[in-house]
Amino acid sequence: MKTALITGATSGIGKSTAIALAKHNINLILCGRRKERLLELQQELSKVVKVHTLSFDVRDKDKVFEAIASLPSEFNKIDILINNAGNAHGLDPIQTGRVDDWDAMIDINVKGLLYVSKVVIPKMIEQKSGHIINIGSIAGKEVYPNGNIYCASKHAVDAINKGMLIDLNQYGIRVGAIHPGLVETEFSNVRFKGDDERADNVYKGFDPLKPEDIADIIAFVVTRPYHVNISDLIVLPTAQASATVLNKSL
Ligand code: NDP
Ligand code: 8X3
Repeated sequence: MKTALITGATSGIGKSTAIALAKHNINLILCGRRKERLLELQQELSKVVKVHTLSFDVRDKDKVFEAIASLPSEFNKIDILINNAGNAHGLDPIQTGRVDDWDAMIDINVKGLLYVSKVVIPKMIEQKSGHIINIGSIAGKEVYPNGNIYCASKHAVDAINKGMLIDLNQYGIRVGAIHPGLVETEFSNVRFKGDDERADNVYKGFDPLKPEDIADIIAFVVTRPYHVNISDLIVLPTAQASATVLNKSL
């Protein structure tokens, strides 16, 4: 049986991915800051597969390294890494953007992803196998008004994904990114700092992606035969044609 480590498993895409991978009999290491949510999900999914939880903030390099080093031996072989933890913080023009928001997005979406990968990649190299899925965004392919630093962080994920694919090729490690468009999760609640009405409005008037849609695709990607690597995938709701073109009548 394979084991997957999922960051950001307390909510949205990460949580749905945990549920989807459990259905494929993949053991799980669930990560996130909110311990209670991790434990709840562990309780639910332990009926199906083995589940271990690790609570840490991906911004804290030492905590990331400590947490992954603490894995019990039965979870020490990580076959699949889902680099999913991340959020947007704010939606402001560059001239009035808050430095704290910029720090959060660069530290979580870019540096956090790197810290987790830094610990997991050597394990995969030693195993001579592994599969890394990086969750990017349509914001990593295009820049939209006021998206500036979030888009920059996701463009970085796109570049890191391509770099990993090249550098890890010699070790037989599969690497791929999934770039979703609008998915209805807690993403906008975080972006708008708890202004739930504003967050809800983002997904009104069209049929957004659900986190389960992305989770199904991740499950598909990681269950392909070994010679198949899906390296770059953009997934949009049908109503969305680009980061800025959204048909709200669909
Ligand atoms: P959610 O807000 O629902 O989930 C975000 C997850 O990231 C949570 O589990 C959260 O866990 C975790 N996380 C956030 N900050 C940290 C941190 N500092 N340390 C550890 N974990 C952290 O949003 P989504 O599910 O939508 O987002 C998941 C990924 O998908 C993100 O990378 C996002 O950029 C990307 N994405 C989302 C899209 C969307 O429209 N929703 C579209 C394209 C990409 P906790 O708070 O418990 O730590
Ligand atoms: C999340 C999608 O369009 O809000 O990455 O940036 S978007």
